[in-house]
Amino acid sequence: MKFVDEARVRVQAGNGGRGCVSFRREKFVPFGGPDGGDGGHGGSVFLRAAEGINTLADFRVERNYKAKSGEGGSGNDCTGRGGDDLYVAVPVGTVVRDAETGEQLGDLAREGQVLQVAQGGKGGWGNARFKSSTNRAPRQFGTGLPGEKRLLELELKVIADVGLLGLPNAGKSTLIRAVSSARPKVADYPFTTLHPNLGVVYCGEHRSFVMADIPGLIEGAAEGAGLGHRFLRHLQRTRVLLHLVDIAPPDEDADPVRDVRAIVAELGKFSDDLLGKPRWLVINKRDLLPDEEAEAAAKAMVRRLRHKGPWFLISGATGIGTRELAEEVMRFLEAEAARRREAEAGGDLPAEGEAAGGEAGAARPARRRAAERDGRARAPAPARTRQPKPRA
Ligand SMILES: Nc1nc2c(ncn2[C@@H]2O[C@H](COP(=O)(O)OP(=O)(O)OP(=O)(O)O)[C@@H](O)[C@H]2O)c(=O)[nH]1
Ligand SMILES: [Mg+2]
Repeated sequence: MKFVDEARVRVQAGNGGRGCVSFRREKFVPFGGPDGGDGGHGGSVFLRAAEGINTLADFRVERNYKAKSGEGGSGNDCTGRGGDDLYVAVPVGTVVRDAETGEQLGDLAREGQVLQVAQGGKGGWGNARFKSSTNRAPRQFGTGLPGEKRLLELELKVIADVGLLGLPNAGKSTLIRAVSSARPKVADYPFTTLHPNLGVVYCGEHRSFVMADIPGLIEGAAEGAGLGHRFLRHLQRTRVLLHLVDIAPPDEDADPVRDVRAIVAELGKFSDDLLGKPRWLVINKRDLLPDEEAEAAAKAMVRRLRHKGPWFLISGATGIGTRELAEEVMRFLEAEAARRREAEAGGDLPAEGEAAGGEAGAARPARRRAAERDGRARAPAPARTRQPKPRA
């Protein structure tokens, strides 16, 4: 199936049912009074993050989602049946925005997380609600409020702990094959990988992390060179980037140091956030050079780059150094998780969901979120359908 990481869908909540105008009619009960019931509430639309869906491809086919409207009220004080809520399954890692305002509505980063995207309309009042001491046979009723409508922009950002970064042919896919059971295609031509691949790297019991292999990046990607740089979004949620460099590029003029700098510049053009992530240098294809030569070349490269972080000299093809790299990454992630837990316990840091900026939507209860949206999102009622409070 084609990998799709952007989609637009239209969602529409159900309308509220119409209130009923009816009077009690019974033998020996003259002037029975109003007994029209309220309309049922319209169903709301929710998105739910579900495991097992890997792309937004389904939303290329089905673009409209509509929840059921509430039914009208009826006599004898019967309230109309409410419309059922609609739950739409999306991949874990979907960021939801309102396409018209650009406002981020939420981020479904954990399996099972639910986000309300369109609120159902309230049912209209039946005439029984309008009775008062001065109007004992009211004929007013509420027509029910319309359900909220929205055009949503969905963006999938895959969830991985570690991201692989590098020029085409640096050996990213070879590395993920070496350390996980993911099997992306490997070939000696550039741009073999066209969409992200995820692999789970096991380092022992209850110790594993997810690695993302993305397409190769080249200089000028921000301006559209190669496959562009859109897929860098899939690195945004990672905790550490592994920057792969070919120690002995086949091209005579190629300079690995310049290539590393070019890629770092592209990262910066995409987002400062990515540029600020821990980035480890992984010098690959060490099997192409004799051992001492490879080590000397790697050290020279690190020196020239003034690279401060950890660096590794590996060969994805033969597997030399890949286990050590995986173990080091695992330890880093464990330490990072422990730090986060401590900070959260101490209350210094916002909770996980809120840390990544504007992701709080999903974490907050729907009611509070709706209140914060200041009634605007909750389908402002046209004057005609506003219902007066019953007088006591
Ligand atoms: N000798 C040697 N060759 C390697 C090594 N790792 C990868 N290669 C070769 O390099 C070529 C490119 O490898 P890929 O893993 O497809 O590279 P990639 O970074 O995923 O490339 P794109 O998907 O095009 O961005 C293939 O021919 C691999 O066999 C290595 O450690 N040693
Ligand atoms: Mg690849």
